[in-house]
Amino acid sequence: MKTHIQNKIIYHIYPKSFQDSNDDGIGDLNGIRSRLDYLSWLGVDLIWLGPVYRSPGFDNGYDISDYYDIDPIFGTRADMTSLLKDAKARQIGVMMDIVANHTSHTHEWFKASELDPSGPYGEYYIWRDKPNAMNSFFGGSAWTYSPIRKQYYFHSFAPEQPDLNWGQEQMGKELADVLSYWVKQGVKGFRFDVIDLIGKNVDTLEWFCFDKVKAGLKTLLSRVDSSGLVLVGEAGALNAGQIIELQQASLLDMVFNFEVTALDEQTGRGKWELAPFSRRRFKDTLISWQERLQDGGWNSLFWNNHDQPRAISRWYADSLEAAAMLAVLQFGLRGTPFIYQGDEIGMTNELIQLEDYKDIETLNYLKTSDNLEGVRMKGRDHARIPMAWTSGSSGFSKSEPWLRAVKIESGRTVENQQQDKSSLLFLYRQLIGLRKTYPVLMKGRFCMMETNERLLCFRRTDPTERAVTVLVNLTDQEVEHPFEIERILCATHEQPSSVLRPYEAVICYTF
Ligand code: GLO
Repeated sequence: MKTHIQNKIIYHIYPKSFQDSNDDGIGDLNGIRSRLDYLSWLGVDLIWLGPVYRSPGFDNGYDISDYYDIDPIFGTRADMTSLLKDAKARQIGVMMDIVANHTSHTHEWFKASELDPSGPYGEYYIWRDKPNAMNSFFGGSAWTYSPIRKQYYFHSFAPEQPDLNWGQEQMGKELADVLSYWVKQGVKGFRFDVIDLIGKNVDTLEWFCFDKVKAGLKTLLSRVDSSGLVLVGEAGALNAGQIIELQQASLLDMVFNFEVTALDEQTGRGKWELAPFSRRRFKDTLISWQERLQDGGWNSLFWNNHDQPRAISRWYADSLEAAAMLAVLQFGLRGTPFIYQGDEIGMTNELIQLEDYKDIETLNYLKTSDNLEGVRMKGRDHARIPMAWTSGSSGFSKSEPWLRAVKIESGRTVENQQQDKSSLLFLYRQLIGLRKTYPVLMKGRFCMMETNERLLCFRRTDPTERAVTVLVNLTDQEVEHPFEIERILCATHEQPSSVLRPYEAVICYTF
């Protein structure tokens, strides 16, 4: 396991929505460059950059047509070089998103595969004469007929995202070259999109085979020295034992699974059918992952991302106090914290007019459903509303943004919170600093303490350091705890006592 990467704080940027520099309403690389000082002020070590490769944009860049090029909406290769250089000058690394499960249907490989089944690219994708019962994650059959090849091709997502055939060796090597190219450009890590899906077997209708995922990762990393890279896999299908195995083999350093973020869904009914948020299940799931990866493993810690709209809206009715509580909890746990752009100012699932939704998954869903409440909570556009630098959208772009929210809450902007030392933004900054000052918070063991329906309380311990205690009131009611607070390292409220106020959270030394 690569212990030297465990102290990193990662900031996740959705490129289309972070900062526009050329006033076309779409965020871009030069926009990100112009905000590096902000990220450096905040204290982040690494940026996870959503896909910026050339793409027709059916799934906002998760449909890549050229892994070596930058899409013109984001800038040029020279802009990417400048971003890497400017970030490096601030000791910030950049992780790129690698989509290895599928490409765009406009990728040269796919066009060649479609035209010439017996040519060099003929088997780069998954072709069959007849479709089977497998369905795509974006709705409908996972098979689409190609009148050119007169066969069906498989797509886990939209028809514009044909799946690569991981049984074809040369294809894997070509993707390994992609990683090697970007490492040479100065990229410091990768986030592998839906990497568990490369282990599927469409003929047996199985979505996941661990050995195939492991072999695929080995291939992907075969042309880079991965010892200094940060490798994060999006892989909900992996169990704790498998995660640890991949971590020990340095094939992945962290894994995103979605057990926590799926807690507000009705089990087995897909992501849109909402279930009430249960604090007990939330706590149990968090604790269980802390314990399952405690020996030899490592967690990724996140509440939101570009696919997961804001947790404070879904679980806590937009409460800014709850946002502060979740921040302290996130930084108190064992693992690497990921901040998704806007978390640090408490952005919410802003209201979007029905006709303004853009996400392919949401639009497909709305064709067959009128579950607007589900869309309002889980629709991915809600996570993709442009960053609220200032009130109104002018801080993001001088033009109409590509995705429009009805209005952004005025207090929850960077401009506003940078002027207020008691803001959520300053709390995040303090928490980042704390992780660096007290290594026990980063690597210490997780030891569960007192817990009841409202309270989550644990210690982080390390033989070489003094243990710290994390006390979190998960509710909007007061709750008592049995500890005597000796020294406060960080707190959401002034002067914490033995009764925690609603959503109060404290990191401290205790008796
Ligand atoms: C999550 C991805 C998502 C893409 C999908 C297809 O699953 O992060 O945004 O739509 O993976 O690439």
